Amino acid sequence: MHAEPAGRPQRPATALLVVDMQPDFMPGGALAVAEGDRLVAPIGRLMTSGAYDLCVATQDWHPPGHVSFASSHAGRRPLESTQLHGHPQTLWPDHCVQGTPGAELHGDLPWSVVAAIIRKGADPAIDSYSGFRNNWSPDGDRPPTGLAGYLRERGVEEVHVCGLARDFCCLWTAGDAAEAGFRVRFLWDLTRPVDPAGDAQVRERLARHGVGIVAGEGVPPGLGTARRGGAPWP
Ligand code: VGL
Ligand code: ZN
Repeated sequence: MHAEPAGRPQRPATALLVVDMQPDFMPGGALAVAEGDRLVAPIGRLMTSGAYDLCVATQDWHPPGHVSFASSHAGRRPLESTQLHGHPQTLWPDHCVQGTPGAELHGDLPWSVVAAIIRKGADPAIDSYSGFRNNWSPDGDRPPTGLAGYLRERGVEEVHVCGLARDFCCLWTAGDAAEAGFRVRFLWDLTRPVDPAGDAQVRERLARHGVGIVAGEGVPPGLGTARRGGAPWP
């Protein structure tokens, strides 16, 4: 055995993943998610609560003409489904185009506390819902972003997912986090869906991945001073 170098976490760390909190996903945005703006204040409070060892964000970041845009497919409309590299792909309105105001990180969140920002969906030919892996590539794989390795190297064993949208990027991020071996909690009331009719299916898919669903907008139970003080793990 060797001693842990100074500065390394002395216990398993928990990270907050803030998914795609960008103007294009807010009411009035290019791919508006109803009540997305209602998440800004409570997610901001969570980010600055000190309850998490690490805070990481994702940012949807597409080049103009991205393959996920309906406008890139002749005769197709937003929210229609197509096949892409052998898998179903929803076609979206143009959104989160690199360098546009709608693609910025939301101006009212405390981004200074975020240790890393994973930009995703930048490959013109592959969509990316998850912060951990792209959707399917033309080669049939789902190329990793490096986030799993980053979190592991930071001593993270548990991740909590919040942001937009519940039924796409949050769901896929949580599922991939679980597949990568993290303990995962889905902060249900700090997400909002593109399609509320899909909520039951989202819950089922999360359960199938072993992802716990946490209700409420505050600091989840078990985080913060009590555990920092040396409560038993888990
Ligand atoms: C998202 C659709 C397309 C999301 C991103 O953040 O959930 N949804 N791009
Ligand atoms: Zn997107």
